[in-house]
Amino acid sequence: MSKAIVDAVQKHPAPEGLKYIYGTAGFRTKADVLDSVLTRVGLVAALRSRSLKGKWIGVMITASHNPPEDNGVKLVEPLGNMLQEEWEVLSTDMANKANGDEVLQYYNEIASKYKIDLDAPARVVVARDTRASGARLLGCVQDGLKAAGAEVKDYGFLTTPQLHYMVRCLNTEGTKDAYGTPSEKGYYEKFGAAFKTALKGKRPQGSLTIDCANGVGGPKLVELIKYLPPKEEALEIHVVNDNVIKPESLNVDCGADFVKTNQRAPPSSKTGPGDRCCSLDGDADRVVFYFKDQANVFRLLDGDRIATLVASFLGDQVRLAGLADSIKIGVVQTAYANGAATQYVEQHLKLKVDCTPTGVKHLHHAAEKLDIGVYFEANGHGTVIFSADTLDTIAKYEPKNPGQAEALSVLRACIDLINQSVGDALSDALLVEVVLAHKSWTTQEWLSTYTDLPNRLLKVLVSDRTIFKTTDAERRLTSPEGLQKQIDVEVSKVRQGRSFARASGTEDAVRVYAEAATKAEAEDLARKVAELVK
Ligand code: 16G
Ligand code: ZN
Repeated sequence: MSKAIVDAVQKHPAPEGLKYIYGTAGFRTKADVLDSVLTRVGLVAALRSRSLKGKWIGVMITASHNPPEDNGVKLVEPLGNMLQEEWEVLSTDMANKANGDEVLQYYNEIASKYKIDLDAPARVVVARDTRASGARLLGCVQDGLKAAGAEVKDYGFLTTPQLHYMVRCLNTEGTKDAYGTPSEKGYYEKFGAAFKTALKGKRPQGSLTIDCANGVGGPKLVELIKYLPPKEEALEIHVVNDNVIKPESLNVDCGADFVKTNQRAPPSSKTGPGDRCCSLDGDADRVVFYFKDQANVFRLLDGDRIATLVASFLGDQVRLAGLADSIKIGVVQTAYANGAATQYVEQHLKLKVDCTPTGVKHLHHAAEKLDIGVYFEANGHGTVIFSADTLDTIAKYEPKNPGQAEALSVLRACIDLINQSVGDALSDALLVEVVLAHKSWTTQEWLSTYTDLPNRLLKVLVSDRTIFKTTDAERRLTSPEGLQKQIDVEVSKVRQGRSFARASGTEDAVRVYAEAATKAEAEDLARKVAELVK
C-alpha cells in the first residue's frame, strides 16, 4: 500500500507556493490547482472511514455558488454531518504536504495517533456537481482511494444534500434508525411520498418557478417532479435555468447567491407580479424565495423568512397534536439574521432564539441540542432537525381526538419531508409549499408577518484579515483592540442600530453588516464601520 500511496501522490504533484485550507465549506479554489488536494482527500477519507470501523464517509466535489472555473471538495461524516473539526485540521495538513514521501509519513502518523488499523475496511461514497472539472477531479480522488485500498461507491452527479442522504442511508441500513434506500430513486420516493402526505389534500395556490442556477439541482429536480403528485392535484412547478450542458453558465446571472446578493430576480426571469419563485444554488443546498409585488417591486423571502414560516407552522402542529408540553421548538440564527426576524420569533412566536457563528456546522450543532431545531442562515442554508427523544415521542404518541390525529400525521410527514442530514434546497422548497398550502397564504401574506429592518452588507479589503477576532457568535470584536468601542459609538448614534464586522471564512476580506430604522441610517452606519475597519 505504501508504494501505491507515494505513486498516487506523485501522479498529481502539488503546485508550488500554494497553501490550502479546509475552510467553512471544505477546500475551494480554482479547479486547475486542486488535483493534488483531491488525491490527498481520498487518503484522508479512507483513514476517517477506518477510524470509524469502516462506516461510509462521503466525498462531495463541488464549489457550490462559486463561478464555473472553481471547484472544491468536502467530506461528510457517517450520519450526513459536516466533517469533525479535528479532521478538518488533519485534512489541511495533509493537503499541504510537499510530496509522496511526506504524505505517506503523515498518513502513517495519523493512523498511529488515532490507533487506526490500516487493514480495516474503508468505505467511501463519492459524487460531484456538474462542473467541467468534476470528471478530472473525481479521477484524482479515486487514485487516492484506490492507493489506500478503499471500497468506493461512485454515485456520479448528485446534489450535495443527496450525497449526504446517501451516506446516512448507507450507514443506517438495516438498523432501527434506517433513513431510507441509498439510491437516487429511494431519495425521490421518500421525499415525493412525504410531500403528498404532508399536503393532506391541500393545494398550494398558483405555481412555483424554480431557478436551478444551471447546476446539478436542475436535472435532479426534473427527476423528483416525476415522483410528486400530478400537478392537477397538487403543485405545478416550472423549472428554469437548468442548462447543465453549458457548464460555463453555472451560477451566472441566476441562482440563490445572485438573487440574495443583488436583491433582484435573475435577468432572464419572465414571471409576473405575484408569481411565486425560488432559486437554488449550484449544488442545491441553499434556497431563497421571492416575488414581484403588485407595484412590480422585487420582494425577497430569504432564510430568515423560511425559518420563521417553518417554526410557526411546526409550533402550531405540535400544539394541535397536544404535544406542546413535551416538545420545545427553537430557532438558530447567525448575526446576519435581520433584527426584525429575531424579534418576531422571540416576541410573536414566543420561541427561543440561539445565535451561532456563520457556517452550517455551527448552526447544526446548536440545533442538535433542541427538541426541534429550526436553523437557517439568511442566505438560505438550513433545515430542521428533530432530536431522538422527540422522534420517539411523535412516533409513539396516541392522539386523543381527530384534530390531534390530523396534526400528528402532518408532523410525521414533515419529519420525512425534511432532509435530516443537511439543509436541502429541494426538500426545503417543498416544505415551504406545504406550509403555504396549509396556511392558504400567498407570498405577500408570508412577507407581511414582519417588516425587515433596512440593512447593508459591505465587503472591506484589509491587509490582514486574521487580526479580526470575534466573540459572542461573531457579534463583537475582541481584536484589534479598541475597535469594538468605536463601533459601539457609531451604533448608538442611529435608531434601532446594530452592526458587526467579521473576517470572511471564504474570501480574503472583512464583512461589515449594519441595520437601522431607516435605509439612510443603515447605509451610513455600514459606511462608518467600514471606515473604522480599514
Ligand atoms: C460557507 C458556508 C455558509 C456560510 C458562508 C459564509 C457551509 C456549507 N457553507 O459558504 O454556510 O454562510 O460560508 O461565508 O457551511 P463568509 O465567511 O465568506 O461570509
Ligand atoms: Zn451550496
